[in-house]
Amino acid sequence: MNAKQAAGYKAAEWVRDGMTVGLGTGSTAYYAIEKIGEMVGKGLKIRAIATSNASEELAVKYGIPLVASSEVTRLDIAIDGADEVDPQMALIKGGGGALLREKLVAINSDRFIVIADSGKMVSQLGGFKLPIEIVPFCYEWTLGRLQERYKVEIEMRQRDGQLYVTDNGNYIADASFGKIVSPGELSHELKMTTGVVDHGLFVDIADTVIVGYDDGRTEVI
Ligand code: ABF
Repeated sequence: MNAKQAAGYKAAEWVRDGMTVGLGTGSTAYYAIEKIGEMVGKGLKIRAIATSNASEELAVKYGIPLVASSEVTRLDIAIDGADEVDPQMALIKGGGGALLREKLVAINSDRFIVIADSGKMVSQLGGFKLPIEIVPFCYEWTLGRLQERYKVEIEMRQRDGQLYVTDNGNYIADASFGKIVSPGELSHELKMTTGVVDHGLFVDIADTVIVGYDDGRTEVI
């Protein structure tokens, strides 16, 4: 068992009969979905909302019943990966491009469980490029305003030579902050920037962090 698998499988232990569950995105969340699918196969009764088209396909593959957001007011639990986790459980997410749906699901859950291999644990956020989801209309202006404000390298995410488009039809700009001294302040300020839809800083959202290690051990924080 590898570190991601250990963390993903461990998180599935929090899932109980009757729950509505938010399913994360990425290679660690993959293992949680796999395990939950196995539990559903053995009779666990849950319903789920996925944070990306990719995770939705995975849920369907594993026979996990999906529910529309219109039929749910709150989720009991959401389980998702992260790109960086600091000692206060503030996160950078969105390397996989699904940050907006991930944040919507996380803030609407009674318990948000982050699953991460030990390499994701950092003393200060910012080594990983911070993804910022921006609207396509006049995106060059939004990018320019962000560059002007923060004076750090910010580049538009590309895939196959084209601008990367999120599941929500927006673009992503990746910002190399290096060190983020006040994640809460930066989070608030970015959110206030016209043209920015949301960003990958998750501050005061995580309730539990499950760290997976290469030897298969897990630590619950
Ligand atoms: C999602 O997947 C993201 O928010 C994060 O960017 C990424 C983590 O990827 P992985 O689990 O593949 O390392 O949870």
